[in-house]
Amino acid sequence: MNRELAVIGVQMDFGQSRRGINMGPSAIRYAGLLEGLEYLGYQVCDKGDIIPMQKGKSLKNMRNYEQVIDGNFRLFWDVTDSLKSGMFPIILGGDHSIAAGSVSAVSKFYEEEGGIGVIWIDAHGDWNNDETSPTGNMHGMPFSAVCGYGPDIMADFGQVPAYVDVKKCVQIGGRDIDTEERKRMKEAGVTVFPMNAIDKLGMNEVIGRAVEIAGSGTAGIHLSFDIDAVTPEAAPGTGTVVHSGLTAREAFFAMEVLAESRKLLSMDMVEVNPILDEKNKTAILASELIQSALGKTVY
Ligand SMILES: [Mn+2]
Repeated sequence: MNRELAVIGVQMDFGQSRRGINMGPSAIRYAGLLEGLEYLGYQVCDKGDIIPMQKGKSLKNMRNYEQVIDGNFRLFWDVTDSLKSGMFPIILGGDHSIAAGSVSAVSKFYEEEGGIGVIWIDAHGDWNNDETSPTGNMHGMPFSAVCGYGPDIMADFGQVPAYVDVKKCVQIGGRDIDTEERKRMKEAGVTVFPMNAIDKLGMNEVIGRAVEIAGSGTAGIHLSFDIDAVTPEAAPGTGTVVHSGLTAREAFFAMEVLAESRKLLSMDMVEVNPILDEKNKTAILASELIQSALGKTVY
């Protein structure tokens, strides 16, 4: 694994409706992320935060789309620069709409080397587009966008998009996936391990299969981790809590297996909202999960 890391914060809160999530990157840094990664032996380059434009246009089906696109456009180029410099990008959100920019950049960068697989750990599908979204909140659309299923404006930054092959995409931890969204995911052929698959198979089997699907025949894996995948008792500081999620240990174990696989190319950690948190515990969890994905072990 690359020993140089680029940490990029995105103070994005326009992809959903709860303010405060723009402070997520700060809360995760405050929870000791940079120090923890340095302790693991990495060289850490903190590239600071992207602050999206604060005013812009909105559509009923794509709320605040100008601000969302502005942040994603800048993130796309920051992630691209980090990859070109040989660094492993860690993107801190902000809401999940920013995965449109990060995944698009990683996918484009590795286009000639077999493309990438994506593991999306989340309570939600994030597979709506502007026609199916019940809310118009763009944090529910990035997974669909980066695979070429729209909205196009989320993944096309003038670079000729390298869409991720859905056959190399895995959703883990889903338990609140909209009806239309389910249909679209099934038709597209995304592999989904919802909560009851984890109950049945166990995280060991699920994450093992996910690494196999996303990591075989690709240059490697991008991990997009939405902290709302974890059950609210362990991760209360997020805008769209859904009961009965992953335990903290299930989440940590998934990170440990990903680290062992040595296939990770890049990762997002998103949807930490310190305003809704309890003594920063969700940000601490996010910081620790990132460290586990980068090789921190319990023994
Ligand atoms: Mn999400």
